[in-house]
Parts: sequence; C-alpha cells; structure tokens
Amino acid sequence: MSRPKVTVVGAGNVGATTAQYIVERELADVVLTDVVDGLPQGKALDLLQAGPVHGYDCRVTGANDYEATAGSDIIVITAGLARKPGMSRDDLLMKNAEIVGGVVAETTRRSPTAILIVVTNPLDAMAQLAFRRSGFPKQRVIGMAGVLDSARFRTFIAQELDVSVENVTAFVLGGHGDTMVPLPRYSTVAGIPITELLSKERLEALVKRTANGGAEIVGLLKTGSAYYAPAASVVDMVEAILKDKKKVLPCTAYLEGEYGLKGLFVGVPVKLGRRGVEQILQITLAPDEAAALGRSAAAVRELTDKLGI
Ligand code: TXD
Repeated sequence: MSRPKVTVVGAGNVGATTAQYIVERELADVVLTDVVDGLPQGKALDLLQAGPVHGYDCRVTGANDYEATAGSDIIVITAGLARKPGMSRDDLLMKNAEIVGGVVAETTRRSPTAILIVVTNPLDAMAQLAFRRSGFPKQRVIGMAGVLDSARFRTFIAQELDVSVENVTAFVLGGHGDTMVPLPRYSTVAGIPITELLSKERLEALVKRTANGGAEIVGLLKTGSAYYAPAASVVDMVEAILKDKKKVLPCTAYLEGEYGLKGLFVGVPVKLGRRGVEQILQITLAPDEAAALGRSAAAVRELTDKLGI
C-alpha cells in the first residue's frame, strides 16, 4: 500500500514544522514547496536525514515549482507573510490574498481531489478565498484556527488548575483572532464544566489570554509568530482526515445557514474524516454567545467583502 501524500506549501516556520510532525508520526509522504530557492529542498533533505534516527521511512521532497505536488491527498497552505509586532492579521489581507490565490490555482489543478487545509492569515478570509478559487466542494476546504485556539485555552486551564492537559477539553467558536468566542460552559476538566472549578474573574482572564494568545507569542519572538502549536494543530487535522477518524474538532468551515450564518467561513465544531468536513455540529447558543459569534462573523465578513469574495 502506498503512503498518502501531503503537500505543504510554504517552507517557513509553520510549514516546515508541519512537515516534520507529519513524517515523525509516519502519516504521509510530504512535498514541501516555497518560492525561496533552495529553502524547501534543504529542509526536505534535512528532514529525510532525520528519518534513520527517528525511524521513519516517509519520503520528503522539496521544490520551488508544483510538479511534484500532483495527486496529493491533502494540501496544507502556509505560504504568506507572518505578522510582525504591531501588525494585525488584517494588515496581511491583500498581500496574502494574492499569494494564496496563486497557490490554490497551481495546486488544485494538479490535485483535483485533494482536501485543502488553509493556515495563512487572516485565516477565515483566506479559507473563503481558497474555496472560491478552487471551486472545490465545501467539504474539502477547511481552515485551521480552532484547534490552535482551543489548545491555547486548554493549556491555560490546565496550568491554572494544575491538572493534566489531557483532562482538559475546550470549546471555541468564531473567527480566528480577537473576536473568537471561547465557550467556558462547554469546556471541561474530566467532564466537569470549568465554570464549576474557576471563578468568573479567573475564567475571564484565561479567556482574554487565549484570545490574545497569538499576539503574546509575537511580542516575545519579535521576528515572527507561533509555529509549534500551530503545526501540531494542523497535523491533528491531517491525521483525523487520513485515518478517517471522524474526530470532532473546531475548524473553520463554510456555513450555509448553520448557526444562523450563510455564505461565510467561520470556526465551528466539525467532524473530520476522509471526506473532509463530514458534518457541522450545531449547539444551541445562549444569547450572549450568539451575539459574540455574530460579531466575530461580521469581522470576517468585513474582510471577505474587501476581497470581493
Ligand atoms: O492559526 C493559524 N491559522 C495560524 C496562522 C497560526 C500561525 C501562523 N499563521 C499564519 O501562517 C501566519 O500569519 C502566516 O500567514 C502563515 C505562515 O506562518 P509562518 O510563521 O510559517 O511564516 P514564515 O516562516 O514567514 O513562512 C512563510 C513562508 C516563507 O518561507 C515564504 O517564502 C513562503 O511562505 N511563501 C511562499 N511559498 C510558496 N508560494 C508563495 N507564493 C509564497 N510566498 C511566500
């Protein structure tokens, strides 16, 4: 049986780390592409040479063009510019739209049955752009943000209560960024809602830190943005798809009436399997949660309107 094939576009921090985690878990052969001459080839060769030490046989190929990407099962798009300190995700909008649009055209032509996982910011708008440009069915275009945002929330909850991260599940909805909507009443420690374990004030502080999670790391790194947790989050999605796990994860998906939203990519709980987004799970929101989701969707809509998509 041949291994699945995953193309990772963009051999920067998130892209290269994604490639690394995929082969370390022996999930697929990886093709890594980038516009910078030698960068994807060098990182691919380096990763290949870690294989004997780690004990993986997955092939890793680097390229500056798209020929080697043909017939991919999944295409992960990380190409673009990352945020610098003081720069919002939205500042990236126009530049990254141009990059992602080009990447989608080149890759989908060669892998017409692939599933697209979009990572480039501003995430929700880039997912929508990829959906429109690819002409793919909505099940096969997914944005990564919720897994990361909920991982951050889980980290802070586990730290605060001094419990294992494995005991903590967290639920976030909405767009990636300042308007995301963490849902504490659906976030639990071994099944116990965290609203039972944390004071309102502490909870608010953790929610705030989660929403600001990306900026906190940008502020520390100064020359780039987070990549270990983002790459781990992408690979969780890749694994759920390739292994047809039917795993429920918060992902950015195209809504057609779910949660009262139409024609827009927003973060919601989805079931991920070999066909991509196999189901969108709907829950009843409290009025304040619905209002927060509405505000988040409006922020996404502002960007998609700017792009005319
Ligand atoms: O939660 C999330 N969705 C995110 C998103 C979490 C972390 C990072 N997030 C966004 O992913 C970030 O704001 C950026 O828009 C992307 C990639 O972040 P990364 O940290 O990996 O940025 P790098 O290290 O600058 O890498 C980007 C690479 C770089 O090597 C460029 O040369 C390359 O993209 N690039 C391209 N590759 C292929 N094709 C084209 N056109 C291209 N343009 C740039």
